[in-house]
Amino acid sequence: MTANTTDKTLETASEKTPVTLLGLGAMGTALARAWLAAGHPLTVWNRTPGRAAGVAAEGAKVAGSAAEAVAASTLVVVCLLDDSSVGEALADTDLAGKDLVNLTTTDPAQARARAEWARERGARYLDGGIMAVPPMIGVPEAGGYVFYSGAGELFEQHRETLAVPAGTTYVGEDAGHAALHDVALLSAMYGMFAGATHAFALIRKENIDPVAFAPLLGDWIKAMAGPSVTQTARQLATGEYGKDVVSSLAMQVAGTPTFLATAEQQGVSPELIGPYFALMRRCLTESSGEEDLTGVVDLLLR
Ligand code: FVH
Repeated sequence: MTANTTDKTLETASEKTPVTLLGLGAMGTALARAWLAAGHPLTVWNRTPGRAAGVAAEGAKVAGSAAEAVAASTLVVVCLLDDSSVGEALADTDLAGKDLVNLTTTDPAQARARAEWARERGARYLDGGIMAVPPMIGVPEAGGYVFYSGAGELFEQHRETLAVPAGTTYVGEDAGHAALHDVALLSAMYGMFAGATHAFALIRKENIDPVAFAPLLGDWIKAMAGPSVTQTARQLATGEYGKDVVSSLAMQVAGTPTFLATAEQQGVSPELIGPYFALMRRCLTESSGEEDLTGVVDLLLR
């Protein structure tokens, strides 16, 4: 390395925003590696100190306590197990003047309460919901991103630094909205898993290769999911549930006995799809049947 290159490297490193990161679990370690690789001065703390050895070898400064770590940088990121671990870890720290970014998975009420808690301690607060698994962190082509909500000016000021580990999507000033987007998307994912589970169960006892079946199932889910969520969203936004209907609710409810009979024939429990069919039937009793499935959304609201 020439003297010139060394100077340049030092210069670039000193321009990068220093980051403090509390939590070096699977996700915290991936975040730490991404910021180190991008040249950010990084101070870390983990409850079990031994877990810091790997990132220390890559250039992170290891703080002896959470308070020392928080004191090291204005931008403080926490990625811990749950909301109570955040409260415990930050209990004896001075948050006055800090920009606290909480990437711990919580529910919306916890996120809002944590935002108020941070405000009372003199910190600006941004909540995050990570839509990625650790191997996707620091790999832009993997498509991972983080929902952020809370202090908009904090997000704008640190946008570049926050974009290092994964993409960023800011969803507004309400600190609970990142968690709500996160949970909404993950809930849809579990619904999709439930449908795929039922489909695999239907073919399980037959001479049908699940590996050959998988791309048929995956392609079908993809083909249906995009247009269907777009249509539902348009109808919810306009209130016109009968507009542009392709497959009427009446027709779909008429088909449900076929699905239930097939499950019975294949020796498969209807406990995954049965509740959804029950909601479809209830929706039909309250509508003309000319609409499609959007009315089920409203049936779920208490
Ligand atoms: N890993 C994943 O696939 C998902 C992807 C989506 C987002 N989640 C959320 O990210 C948070 C952290 O997850 P993680 O994968 O890093 O979790 P662990 O590997 O289990 O590490 C947990 C860290 O939390 C520390 N910790 C736990 N309790 C306390 C406490 N009372 N005080 C201080 N720290 C605490 C733990 O420390 P230690 O056990 O090593 O001492 C780890 O650093 C999480 O919200 C996911 O839902 C990840």
